[in-house]
Amino acid sequence: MPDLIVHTYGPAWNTIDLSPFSVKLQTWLRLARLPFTTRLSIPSRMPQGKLPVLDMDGQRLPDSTAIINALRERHGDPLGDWQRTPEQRALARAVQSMLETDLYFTAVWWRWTPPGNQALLRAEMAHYFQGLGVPKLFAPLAFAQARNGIQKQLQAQGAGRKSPEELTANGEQIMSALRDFLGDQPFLLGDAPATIDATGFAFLHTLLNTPLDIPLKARVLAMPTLVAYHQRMLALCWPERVA
Ligand SMILES: N[C@@H](CCC(=O)N[C@@H](CS)C(=O)NCC(=O)O)C(=O)O
Repeated sequence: MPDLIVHTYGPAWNTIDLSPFSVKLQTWLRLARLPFTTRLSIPSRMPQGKLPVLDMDGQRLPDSTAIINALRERHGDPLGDWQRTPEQRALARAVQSMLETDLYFTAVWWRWTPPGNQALLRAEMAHYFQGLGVPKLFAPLAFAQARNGIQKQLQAQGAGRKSPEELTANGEQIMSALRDFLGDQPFLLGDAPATIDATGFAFLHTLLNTPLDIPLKARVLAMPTLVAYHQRMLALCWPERVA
């Protein structure tokens, strides 16, 4: 029985998990060959009020980056991040922030704002609420509560004040930068995957594998090296998902 438990939202549509941060953590765990189990949880009951959270050695750790740092200490840098050059590490950290603290909010806006996408998300999240044991009658209320919280975050961060066109342009700039950073390498820092690949993969994966109407998806599908990179990571870490 694995001693690592990832608290999360669970798969949605064709994604490994609804949350890109959870896809990142689970992908990292697979890259590091550390067995784990997942458990559906409620973010508000967790430290920092977000998911994923990891139970490890009797501790409950929030934040995917902090969790990976703790796992890297515990398991002796399994992906060899500290063998990279200082420049590679600095660039990887910048790309991580670009995806996790900029693109993330653009993606969240598209999931939670246009009425059609919101309806698809509501239907999909019904499985999560059901898995948590929320009575069917209360699922719409739980969804509305989550949506209000997200809309407040989008206003505070600023994405919620932008037009759809501005958000798509921002997302396209970021994905083009990711494509250029990848270049013709198999992984973001060269021939072997590093921790930054868990983030790169997660944000592509959660954009490309939903039926949501997001203009950025078509722009990314027109970037063949990024599409091939997503497939390469999928085949490496999640072979059971490759047809
Ligand atoms: N920095 C955190 C971000 C996690 C995060 O933003 N999780 C979102 C889902 S993608 C969440 O649980 N949000 C719930 C909320 O804000 O109420 C990490 O890397 O784990």
